[in-house]
Amino acid sequence: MSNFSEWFHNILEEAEIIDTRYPIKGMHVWQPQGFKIRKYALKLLRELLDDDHEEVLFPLLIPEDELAKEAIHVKGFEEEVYWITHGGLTPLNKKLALRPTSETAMYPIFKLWVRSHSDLPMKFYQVVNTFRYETKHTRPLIRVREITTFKEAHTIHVNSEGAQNQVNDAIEIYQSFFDQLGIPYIVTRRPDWDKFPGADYTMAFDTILPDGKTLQIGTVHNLGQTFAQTFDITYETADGEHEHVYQTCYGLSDRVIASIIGIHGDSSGLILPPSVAPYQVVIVPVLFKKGAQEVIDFCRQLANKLKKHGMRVHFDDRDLRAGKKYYEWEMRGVPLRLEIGPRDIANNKMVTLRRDTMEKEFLDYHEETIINDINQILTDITGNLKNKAWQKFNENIRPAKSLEEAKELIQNRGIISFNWCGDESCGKEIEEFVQVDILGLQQESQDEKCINCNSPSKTIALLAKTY
Ligand code: P5A
Ligand code: ZN
Repeated sequence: MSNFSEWFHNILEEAEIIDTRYPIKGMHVWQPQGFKIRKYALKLLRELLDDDHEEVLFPLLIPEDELAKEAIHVKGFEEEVYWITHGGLTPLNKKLALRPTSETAMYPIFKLWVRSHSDLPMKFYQVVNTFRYETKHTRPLIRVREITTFKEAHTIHVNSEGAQNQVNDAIEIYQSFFDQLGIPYIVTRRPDWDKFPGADYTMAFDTILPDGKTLQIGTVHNLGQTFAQTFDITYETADGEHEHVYQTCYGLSDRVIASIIGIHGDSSGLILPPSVAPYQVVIVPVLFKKGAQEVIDFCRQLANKLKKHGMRVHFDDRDLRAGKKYYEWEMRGVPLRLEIGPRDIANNKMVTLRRDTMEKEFLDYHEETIINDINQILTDITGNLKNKAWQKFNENIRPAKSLEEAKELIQNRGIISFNWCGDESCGKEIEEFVQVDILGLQQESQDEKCINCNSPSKTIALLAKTY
């Protein structure tokens, strides 16, 4: 995979994930294969959230005056908002924004919903499309102008501690989500100049794509009371006083799908984790003139049996050369292929091919254990994909002791950690020298000196070339 960008565009097309020929820049079409991966990824996410969040659905359009209410927030988004100015031929007397995110759509309504301390906490989420007029180079799934899979959660709490705990809970939810997908990540606090417009602070998840560039794949924001004050969201305390609430919000996007594809794939195409694969198992019959019907019947029965146990199985009985079928299912990333011929049936065996290792093995067929055996292989694939991805990720995070070393090490690849004083102007000097951005702050450091100004270091910070 020498040119990741080219590989990525080709595989989206060849595996029929996304059609990029829609005639608006940054807006694309989900094709059936891509839509299924998206659907199964959302299923995992909903399973995690539905535990203690409620799913809702707010309108796409936001009145201009609501969007403008929170000054810092609107400033952050002013260059990215699409506006609706007309209804048919009639100019609107109030412009309507296509949501770039939904704080200003939801919070005026939250003001009506929140009454008493006993209502809180409240935790909502929605999965919607959002629109951002991005000026940086757009790329399918990675930087789009219509984010079609925007999962945004918004929570409301009685005190600062509640919001703080929710930030930690949200980080745990996202960790568990990315773990199920085998996507490695690092969680850092964004420098203040890079936080979400209107947030007290922003925690971000970043992963590394095969070209060595870092991709932000999720964010968790502690909003404190900023929006509560702007939209006057209050609750009644036990003593009958009215207090402003504390809020958090956190979001994921199509970038999750981009990461699944980019991180696990190889030169033969997609490699999908079983949890999101449209087909987890494909059965390919190996046919000869003699005994063909017996093989077909056996394969069909096996497919039905696996389906009955909840597996997504496809029996490929097309009249095509087996080699052609192998090529296609490998390209589409099906985790496990079973090849079954007349001799295998006679010997109570089948050939298995794992997409992640491309290793062929014989599996003994026993009526009673076959479900467990295949489930075990799928579990092994999930584990192996995750381990391989984390290993590569960890190799790409390296410490630097000097700015020169940082500059040398980064060479546009991976993440560099270093000691930093935390001062903004010093941070800008570092970015200027190394020519990449400070990604985030990882943890407190002690008895160390800032890599740039030599004053006491407060944190370990990360530098990375980002998307
Ligand atoms: C959190 C949810 C928000 O909008 N409001 C509600 C908060 N945060 S965010 O950081 O601005 O966006 C959340 C995540 O969306 C992804 N993202 C994008 N993905 C694809 N194309 C884009 N143009 C784009 N912009 C943001 C990022 O992963 C981000 O973390
Ligand atoms: Zn410094």
